[in-house]
Amino acid sequence: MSETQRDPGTNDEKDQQLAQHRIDATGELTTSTGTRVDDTDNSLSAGGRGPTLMEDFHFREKMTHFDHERIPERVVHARGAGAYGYFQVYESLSRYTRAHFLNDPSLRTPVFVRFSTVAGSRGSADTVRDVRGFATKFYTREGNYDLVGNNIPVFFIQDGIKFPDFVHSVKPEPHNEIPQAQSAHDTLWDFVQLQPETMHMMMWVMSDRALPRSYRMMQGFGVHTFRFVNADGEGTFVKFHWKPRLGTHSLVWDETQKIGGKDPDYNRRDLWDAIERGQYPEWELGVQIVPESDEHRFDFDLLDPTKVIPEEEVPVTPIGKMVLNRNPDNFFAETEQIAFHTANVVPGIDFTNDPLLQARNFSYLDTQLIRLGGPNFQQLPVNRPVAEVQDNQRDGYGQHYVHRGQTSYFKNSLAGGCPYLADADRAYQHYQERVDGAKIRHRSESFQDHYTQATLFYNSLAPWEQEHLAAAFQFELGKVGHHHVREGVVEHLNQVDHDLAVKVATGIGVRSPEQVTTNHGRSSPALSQAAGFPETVYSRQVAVLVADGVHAADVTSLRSALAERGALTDVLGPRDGSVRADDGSSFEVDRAMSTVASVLYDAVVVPGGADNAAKLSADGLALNFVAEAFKHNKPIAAMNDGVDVLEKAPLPGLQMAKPGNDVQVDQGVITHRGPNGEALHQTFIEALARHRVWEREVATVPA
Ligand code: HDE
Repeated sequence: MSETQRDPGTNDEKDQQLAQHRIDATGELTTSTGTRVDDTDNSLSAGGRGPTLMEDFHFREKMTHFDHERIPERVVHARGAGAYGYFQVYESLSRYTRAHFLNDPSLRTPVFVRFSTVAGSRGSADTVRDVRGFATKFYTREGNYDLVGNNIPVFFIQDGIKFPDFVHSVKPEPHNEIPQAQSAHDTLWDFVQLQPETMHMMMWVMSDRALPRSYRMMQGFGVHTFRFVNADGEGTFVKFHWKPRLGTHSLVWDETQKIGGKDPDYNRRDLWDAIERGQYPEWELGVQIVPESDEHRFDFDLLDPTKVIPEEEVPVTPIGKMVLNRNPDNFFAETEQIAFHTANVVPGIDFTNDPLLQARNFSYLDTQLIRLGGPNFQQLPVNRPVAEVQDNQRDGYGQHYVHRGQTSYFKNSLAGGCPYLADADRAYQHYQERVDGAKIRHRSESFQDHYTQATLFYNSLAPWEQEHLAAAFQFELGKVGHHHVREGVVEHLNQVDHDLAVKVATGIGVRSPEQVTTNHGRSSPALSQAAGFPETVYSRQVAVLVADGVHAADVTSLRSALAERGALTDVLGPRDGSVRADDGSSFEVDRAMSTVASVLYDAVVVPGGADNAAKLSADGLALNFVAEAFKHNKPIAAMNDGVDVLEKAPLPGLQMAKPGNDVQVDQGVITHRGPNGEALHQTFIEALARHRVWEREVATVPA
C-alpha cells in the first residue's frame, strides 16, 4: 500500500517513527557508500575474456552483501506473517492493573502482530496441522509489552526444561530431515506416549483448531496465568483471550493438504489481501479474572499451562479491541526481524510461577541474541519502543545510536546524574509475592492430572468435530512406523475416552484396550467451534464457474448481492480474458479456472445458460471443482441449466430443483430453476455465513 493509500487511522506514533527509516527506490544507482554506479552487469576484468580484478569494489561489495543476506530462522515459529494495527481498551481497567494502555479508553496503542506455524521452516506451507502462534507487540508509552500467545489455550508440556526435548521430537527427524512441518511421525508420537502431560494439547492439535481457515478467523490465548497489578500493588490472576470478529473457523484436512500444494502461502496471502482491500481483521481482547483468594478454588493448578479455566466457571470479559490495518513495507525488516519476548512487560502486568512461563522469560532474549546477531536488536526499527529509551548499555555489533557524553554508568556526577532512577510510581515494580521452599527438582502433585481436561475438551466437541479428531489421530498414528508407539498413545487415549481409543485402535490396527475409566461426562460448550460465532459472509470468497453461453445476469446479480455484504466473487472461466454470454455480449472473467482450485474458495456457484452448462458438464476440471467443494462441506448453488452441471458431477443422489420448483436445498446444495435467478441468493448467503455444511455425507464422493 502506498503512503497515500494508508488508512488515516494508521498514522500513529509507531508509524511516524518507522517513517524515518523507510527508503524508496529513486534516482541513480550507488554503492552502499554512495558512489554512483553506471554498470552493474559486467564485472571489471583484464580484457573482454580475462580474469576478474580484485579492484572491482562494486562487484565485491555486491557479492559479499548477497553472501551474508541470510540470518538463522527462528528455532520454532519460523514460518509467519504479520501486520500493524492498534489496540484500544473499552473502559479503564485501573481496578486491576496500572498499565497505562489499559487505563485510557481514548488511547490507540500501536501494535504489530505476527502469526506463525510452529514446526515448519521459514519456507514451509501455511496450512499444515500445527499450533499457530499469535504474538502481539504493544508499543505502549510505558515501553513495549509483548503478549506472545498461541491459537490453542494450553501447551504440550508443564515445565520449560522439557521444551528442547519436545521441539526435537516434533521437528524433522535428525538423520534424514523428514518430514517437513508435520507432526505425523515416530519421534513426536514417541514423545507423546512417554509424556502424558501432552494429552490435553494433543487433543487440541488433532482437532480442527490446528487447521485455521484464516489467521483472521482464529482465537488467540496467552496460555499462562499472568498477573495484573494495580496502583495499590494488589495482584489479580488473569488469562488473556483474543476473539476474532469473524468467528473461529477451520479448513478440513483433505483441503489443507491440497492447499499446501496449490497455494502454500494461503494464510499469509489471506491476511495480506484482506488488509490491502481495507477489510481490516479485528479481535476483541477478553480476560478471565481470578482473585488471589481463589487461587486454590479449582480442581487443577492455575500455574499448570496444560489446563484451561472453563469459561463457564470464569467468564471471559471483553476489555478492548484490536484492528490490523497496515501491511509491513518489507517482510525481512519487519516480520522477520521482530523480536517478541514474554519478559517485555510494562508496569501493571506481571508473571506467575508457571514453570513454562519462567523458562520462556529466559529463552526469547537468549535466542534473539544469536538470531539477530548481537545485543542491539531492540534498535531495529520494528522493535524500537515509542517510549523513550535511556540506558547505560553501550557498543556491540550494529550499534545504531550515537550516545554522546562521557558517561555510561550509574551513578554519575559528570552528566548531571542522568539517566537517573525513575520515581517508584512510574517504574516497573515486581509484584511482591512471598515465596518459600526447599531447592528441589520435583513436579508439583497439583500438576499430575493429565486426562480430566482432555476428556472435557473431547466431550465439548460437536459430533463432526469428534469425527475429525478421531480421523486425525488415525492419520497421524497411521504414519508411525513403531507399533509400540501406536499402542502407547492408544493407552493414553483410553484414559481420555474409551470409545475414542477403540475407534482409533481399530483404524490403526492395534489391539483395542480394555475399558479402565469412565468418561466424567462434563463439557464446556465454549471449547467447540460449532456454534456461537457471528454468522457473516464478510470477506468470504465465492467461485463462479462460467463458460461461453453463460447467463450473465445470474452472475452480476449474485456478485452485487455478495458485494453488498462484503463477500468477494471470482468469476472463473476456461481461459483468462472473457467468455461470450448467452445474449451475445462479452463477459469478463477474473481468472482461468486452471490457475486456481475449489480448495481456495469458501463456496461455488454455477450460473444458468444452456451452452454454459453443456461446456462445464464436459469439463473434468469444473466437475472436480464442484465435487471437491461438496467433499469439503462448502455451500454450492446452481441456477437453471447450471443445475445440470451438478447432476453430472459425482455427488451422492441429491434432491435438485426441477423446472418451476421453488429453491431446493439438500445438504447445503442450493438449486433453482425458474425465471428469477435471484430467488436463491438469500438461502445461499445464509449457508455461506454458516461457513460449512457439516451434516453432509461426504465419504462416497471421489475427490
Ligand atoms: Fe515460544 N519460543 N517457547 N511459546 N513462541 C519462540 O522465540 C519457548 C511457548 C511462541 O512470532 C522462540 O524469537 C520456550 C508457549 C510464539 O516471533 C523461542 C517455551 C507459547 C513464538 C521460544 C515456549 C509460545 C514463539 C523462537 C517453553 C504460547 C513466535 C524464536 C518454555 C503461549 C514469536 C523466538 C514470533 C517463539 C521459546 C513455549 C508462543 C525459542 C522455551 C507456551 C507465538 O525463544
